[in-house]
This record gives sequence, structure tokens and C-alpha cells, in this order.
Amino acid sequence: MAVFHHGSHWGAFRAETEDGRVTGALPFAKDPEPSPIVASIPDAVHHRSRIEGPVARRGWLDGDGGEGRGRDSYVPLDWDRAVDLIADEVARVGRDFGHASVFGGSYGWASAGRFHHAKSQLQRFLGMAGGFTNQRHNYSYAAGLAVLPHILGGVEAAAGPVTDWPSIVGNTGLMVSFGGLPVKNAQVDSGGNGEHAAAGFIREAAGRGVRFIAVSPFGGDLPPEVEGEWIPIRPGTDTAMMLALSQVLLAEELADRAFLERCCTGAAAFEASLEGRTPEWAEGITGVPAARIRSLAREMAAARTMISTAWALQRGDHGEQPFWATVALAACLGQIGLPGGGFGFGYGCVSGIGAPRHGITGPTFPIGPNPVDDFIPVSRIADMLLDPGGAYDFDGERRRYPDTRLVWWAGGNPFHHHQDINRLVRAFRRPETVIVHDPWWTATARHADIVVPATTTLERNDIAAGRRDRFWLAMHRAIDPVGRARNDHDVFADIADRLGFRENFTEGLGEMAWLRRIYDEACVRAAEHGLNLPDFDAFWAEGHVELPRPETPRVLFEGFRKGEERLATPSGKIELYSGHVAGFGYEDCPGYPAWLPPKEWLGADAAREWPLHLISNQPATRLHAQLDQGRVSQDSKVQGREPIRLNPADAAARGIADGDVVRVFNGRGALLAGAVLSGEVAPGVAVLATGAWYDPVDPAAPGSLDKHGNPNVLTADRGTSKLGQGPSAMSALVEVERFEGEPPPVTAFDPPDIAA
Ligand SMILES: Nc1nc2c(c(=O)[nH]1)N[C@H]1C(S)=C(S)[C@@H](COP(=O)(O)OP(=O)(O)OC[C@H]3O[C@@H](n4cnc5c(=O)[nH]c(N)nc54)[C@H](O)[C@@H]3O)O[C@H]1N2
Ligand SMILES: Nc1nc2c(c(=O)[nH]1)N[C@H]1C(S)=C(S)[C@@H](COP(=O)(O)OP(=O)(O)OC[C@H]3O[C@@H](n4cnc5c(=O)[nH]c(N)nc54)[C@H](O)[C@@H]3O)O[C@H]1N2
Ligand SMILES: [Mo]
Repeated sequence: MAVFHHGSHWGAFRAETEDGRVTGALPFAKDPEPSPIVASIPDAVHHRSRIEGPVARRGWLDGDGGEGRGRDSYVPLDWDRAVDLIADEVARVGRDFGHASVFGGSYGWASAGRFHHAKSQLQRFLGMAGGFTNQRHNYSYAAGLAVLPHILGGVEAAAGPVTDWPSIVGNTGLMVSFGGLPVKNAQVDSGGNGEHAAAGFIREAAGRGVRFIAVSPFGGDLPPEVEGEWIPIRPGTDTAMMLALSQVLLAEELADRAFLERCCTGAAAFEASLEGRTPEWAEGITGVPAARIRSLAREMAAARTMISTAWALQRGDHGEQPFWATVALAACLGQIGLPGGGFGFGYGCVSGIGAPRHGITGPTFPIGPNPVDDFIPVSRIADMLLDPGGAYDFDGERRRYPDTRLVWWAGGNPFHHHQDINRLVRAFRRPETVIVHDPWWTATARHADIVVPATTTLERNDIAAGRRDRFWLAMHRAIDPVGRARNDHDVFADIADRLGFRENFTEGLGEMAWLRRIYDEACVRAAEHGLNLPDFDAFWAEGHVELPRPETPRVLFEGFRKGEERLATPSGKIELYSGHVAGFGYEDCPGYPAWLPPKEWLGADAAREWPLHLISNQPATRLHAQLDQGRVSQDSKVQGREPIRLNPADAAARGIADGDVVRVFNGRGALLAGAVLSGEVAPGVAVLATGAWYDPVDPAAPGSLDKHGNPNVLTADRGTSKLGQGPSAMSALVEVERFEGEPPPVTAFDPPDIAA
């Protein structure tokens, strides 16, 4: 048996191998709280769902115009032919339609390794091949990324670094979290995660007497050890509660008017907009008793209060508003810029939000320029494909969708991440060619014309270095490539060769030379911060480098509060009213934080037909759709289906028992899931995590039942507003019924038909 240092989004680990197979994944000794999910990695590496070799879709070779995507069989290719076909397509589309017709946004988490990062490899390649249409922002907090620059002059409050946990542990009295502190999510961080510290800091804070309150439709969003208070709320209504809390603070003269005057602009307009926004008004919307809203406002004013709002809240209709209302509420409390006070977005949402760290950028692979400057807001992918040339609004601009001919994805899974998959299926039939690189036969790979089998991280050397993590991790190659899989980089280098720019793409460096170079460049940045790190050979042999924790806790907006810094907003202050946003004239995003009812919520007319609000949160047992084949995810399934959590009263009213297979449906689609009854789910709410692989009963039938439980067959494909155009997955109403009869077997992990 041999052992290899390795890193991943789930944490650092030591891979054990025997006879060329990965047999185990043991946690990293310096990680205080390793994630159990790493145990799934060996299962996935050798799973039957791996793509054995390059293939082309039969209908595409026959010129079917895209009709057969998602249900066709495939023809095996040798690598030379695959590379030729791809090179010819890029050249043809660029020549005949222009490079904006190549869609290379390729959103997705890919793997943690910074060199073999699939999307970066694709985008570097496409930049050199003539350019591509890109995607802007992310599915995580797109509405926040659009609105926060207008309010705060930047996005630090959501992307980090925020006020760190040591500042909270040492100073906070009360932490009020909208959406809770979902530590299940702190098992991961993008790009690598040597230290899982968030849950430990939360326990330490509780031990020091910090009181925790979670406002959420799901009681499981606060770790039980902190013995916090759960205030159930109707999904999608937090803005109303935040406005009412602000109204109480101002009406009862508990607000810090000096702070509002000195550090904010638009406080008077904001206060005027709160006319009638009382706790009684908010109770009718949120379901939270008016008396509790009023008493909470007083408790918040009496303590050093940190407000945390989960990223999830802005993933809904008018998702800009809960973020803006959070800022306004914190401004009324006047503790922004004080240790342990103010607000932050995303505590608990990934491992590194609030983790103490230096601002040193770790090793990164250079992407290079993109000669095409066109982009779409990240989640407008189906709109783009269905409506070439169509006009839309985005953050003050009137834009048009490009005419997409070639879609190329490496390192992402839109048939996991995008809303309204049945619409996406139609959209994916439109382009002339779809190319997908992935190690596994995901639903996205099944919708491709040319499928490129990528290695997994264990089949190559790399470096993980999460931007929010203190560790840079060596990822040692542990086994040979499985099947005929190849590294994305090597495939792009070969395509570049056909197109005449291999040297430019590789810079004449091989894998290890690249790792050495990007490590050395990061060491230069570290030295500028006064840190002298070991040289590459020492790092590679040791398996990791640890950056020390900074000595002083970080406080977001400290310098601004002290008057040492201006914010990059037009006023230089926090904008509770934004003349700029108001000037866009968007009815769905006015110039101040406002309660605008979502299209789908429990107070909408539509709730008479679809009476349950579906929360599709992040899975505790995997990362998105990654590792769904592994033991941790598989052990959580109910009769092979993704578990859906229902309130026992809602289940009883429908004759549903724990462990039943249920059909979940609305006007957009239907799926099967396995019922789990839980008093932690507020009445009228259903919780079904994302990430079960999409598995239609009949891929040829539009809107076919998904046998496995991917919530995105039910979610709506609407932008959050004209400002952010972010994904609004959390605004979806559904109905649930017991599924009668023998449920069809799950076949999501079986490869499609491939000709012998
Ligand atoms: N309903 C609903 N939908 C959501 C969300 C939600 O809360 N609710 N959350 C949204 C959010 S925040 C996000 S970030 C997205 C996540 O969506 P994605 O990031 O697209 O999801 P992943 O499953 O992580 O997809 C990454 C893909 O990269 C592949 N991959 C890994 N390593 C490599 C490699 O080396 N090479 C290649 N070529 N491929 C590789 C993996 O196999 C996997 O298929 O989902 C969004 N969708
Ligand atoms: N294990 C694991 N961890 C992950 C991921 C994963 O796939 N698996 N994905 C990672 C990614 S890409 C991201 S962006 C982050 C996302 O982090 P978040 O977006 O914060 O994660 P979610 O789990 O979607 O939502 C957190 C909680 O918000 C609550 N919530 C939902 N809607 C509402 C609402 O209207 N009001 C209130 N008050 N609460 C609401 C839900 O109960 C949910 O459990 O997670 C990251 N962490
Ligand atoms: Mo995300």
C-alpha cells in the first residue's frame, strides 16, 4: 500500500492506493474537523459512471441539428480524431460566425487543483483561439455581487474577508443569523481547505456566552451544540422582517442616528419608506409574531450584535433586497466597523468565511486576455440559447444575447446547477455543437456532442490553495489515468497544436514545471507580506505549507468607521438610498431596500394550487452533484432517492409516512424523492437539497418525471431582478403526494449506450 498527500474542496487527505486503485482517503492531521465527505472520493474515482474514452454523439455525426441531445447513443473516438473534430469546430464557428458565438463561460466548481482547473484551462485556450462569450458573477451570490457595489462600494461583505471569527468570539453578545449558520456547508471551500475551523469557532463563541438566534424556515440551520433559538419564518420574506426591525429601532429611538448621519446617505429617505412597516405588518407576511420582532429589535440594540445573512437568501425573486435590508438594519444599530458588530454575508456557508487569514493570493494558473468582451449574467444561460439577439436589462445596461453556435463546458454541470431543467433541455438543443469535458457521465455530458473524458485529481499532480484557507496543499498523483482519460490541459495543448498555438498555450512547460512556476510566483507575493515560505521541493516533499494566522482580528469597515477610508460609492458612504440604482428605473429593484413580494411564496395566489414552498439548499453529503455516487451521499438516500424533508403535519395531511417515495411536482416538472419527516421543517415548507443526478424516466418526452430527485426540474428560471439577473432557485412552490406503485429504478449513474 502507498500513501499520497492530496487536497480537495472537501479538505486535505492522504490517499491510500493498492494495485493501482485508490482504496482509502484518510483525513489530514492538522485539520481540526475533517469532513466525512472525503470518504466518498475513492468510490467516485473507480465508479462505473466514469467516462472511459472520448466519444461523439451519433446524431451529431449524422447532422441531426441537436434534436437527439440527452437521449442519443455515442460512437467511440480515438484521441486524434476527437482532437481533430474539436479543432475543426472551433475554427469553423470562429470563422463563420465570430468568436462571440463560442460560449465558454463554463461556470462550475471543477476541482480544487489550481493548475488543472478545468474552466481556467478552457478559458486560457479559448482566449488564444480568438475569444469567447463569458459569464459574469456566480450562482452563490449573484444578486449580492450586483447590488453591493452600489451600497457599499465593493463585494467584500459577501465574498470576504468579513469580520473574522476571533473578533466575534471576543466581542459579540448576540449573533442573529438569517438562514442560520449552516455548518454542513462549512465542510467545503472552493480551491482547497486544509483547515475546517468554522464549527469550532462557533462552539467557542457559544462557550464564551455569545447568544445565537437563527431566523430560518429550517431549524437545522444552527448547530445544536450552541443551544440557540430558532425563529421560523416563511421562505422569501426576510426583507419584511428586517424592515420591521429597522422600523422599531427608529420609532423607539434605539437607532444610532449619529452613525446614520455620519456614515450613511439616504437615511431620511429610508426612514420615510418604513412608514407602516411595523412588526404587525411584518407578521402578516413572515409568520413571525409581531411581539417577537419587537423584542428582538430591542435585544439587538442592547447587545453587541453581529447580523449574518446566508448567501441563500438572495437566491430568490428580488434577491438584492435581503442583502440591502441587512445593511440598512445593521446601519440602524450603528455597530458597523466595531469588533464583533455589524454584519456579514455567508458565515457558515463555506469553511473560509470568517476564517482568519492573510490576504495572500496562493498559486493560480494565468488565464490571459479574452479578445471578446461579451458576457451574460451567470444564470441567463437558457435565455441566451433560446433567444439569440434578444434584449435584456442588467445593472443599468440594456444588452443583447449573442448568437451561440458552440457551447463548451469544462468543470461545471449546468444540468445540476441551472434552474428549470426542462427548459434547459430545450435550450441545449439549439446550438450546433456542444462539447463537454468531465470525468463522469453527468447529465451535462449526456447532452454533449463531443464528450472529453478528464482525469480526476488523483490521476495528476497539482496544488490546492483555497483563497480563504491558510494551507497550500500538494496534490500528488496517486494512480494512472482511469480508462483513456486525459488531463484537460493536455487535451487543450493538442487542440492548440492543430490550431498553431501550442507553444503559446503551454509556454513550453510540462505539468511539474507549471506547478513550480505558480508556486514560486505565490512565494514572491508571500514575501511581499513578510512571509518566507519553503521552496517548491520542500513544499512538495512535506505535502503542505501553512500560513500563520494573523495576530490581530479583522473587523470589516473598521477604517471606514474611523473616518480613515471612503467607500467606493458615489457618496463615499453606505447608501441606504442609491440615486444611481433609482435612476435605472427598475420596478423590481427600487433605489432603497424594499419588500417586493416574490412571484412564488406562501402568500401568493399560486400557493392555493402549489401549497408548499420548496427550499433547495446545499447538500450535507456531497458538493453539488459531485460525489453523489459516493458512500456518504448514497447512505443518505431513501429507497435510492434524494431525501425530502417535510413537516409531519404536512405529511400526515397527504397520507405520507417517513420513508415513502413521494412525487413532488408543479407546473414546470415532477420528481421522485424519499420522504423524511422532521419537526425542524416549518409548516408549509419542503427541503430538498440540490445535487441528485438528473434522471428522466423518458429523456425523449418533454418534462419527463425525474426518478432521482433533482430539485431543479421544479425551480423557476427567472432572474432575481433587472439589476442582478441572478438565479432565483429558492422561489419555488410545489405540491407533494405519495407515489403509488413500484418506483422505476434510478439509472442516472449508468453510462449511455456506446457502440462497440
Ligand atoms: N436549486 C438550486 N440550484 C443550485 C443551487 C441551489 O442552492 N439550489 N446552488 C447553486 C450554486 S451556489 C452553485 S455554486 C452551483 C454549483 O454548480 P456546479 O459547480 O456546476 O456543480 P458541480 O457538481 O460542483 O460541478 C462541477 C463539475 O466539474 C466536474 N469536474 C471536477 N473536476 C474536473 C476536472 O478536473 N476536469 C473537468 N473537465 N471536470 C471536472 C465535476 O465532475 C462536476 O461535474 O449550483 C447552483 N444550483
Ligand atoms: N456540504 C456542502 N457544502 C456546501 C456546498 C455543497 O454543495 N455541499 N455548496 C457550497 C456553495 S457553492 C455555496 S454558494 C454555499 C451556499 O451557502 P448558502 O446559500 O447559505 O446555503 P444553503 O444550504 O442553500 O442555504 C442555507 C440555509 O438558508 C436557509 N434558507 C433558504 N431560504 C431561506 C429564506 O428565504 N429565509 C431564510 N431565513 N432562510 C432561508 C435554508 O434553510 C438553508 O439551509 O454552500 C457551500 N457549501
Ligand atoms: Mo455556490
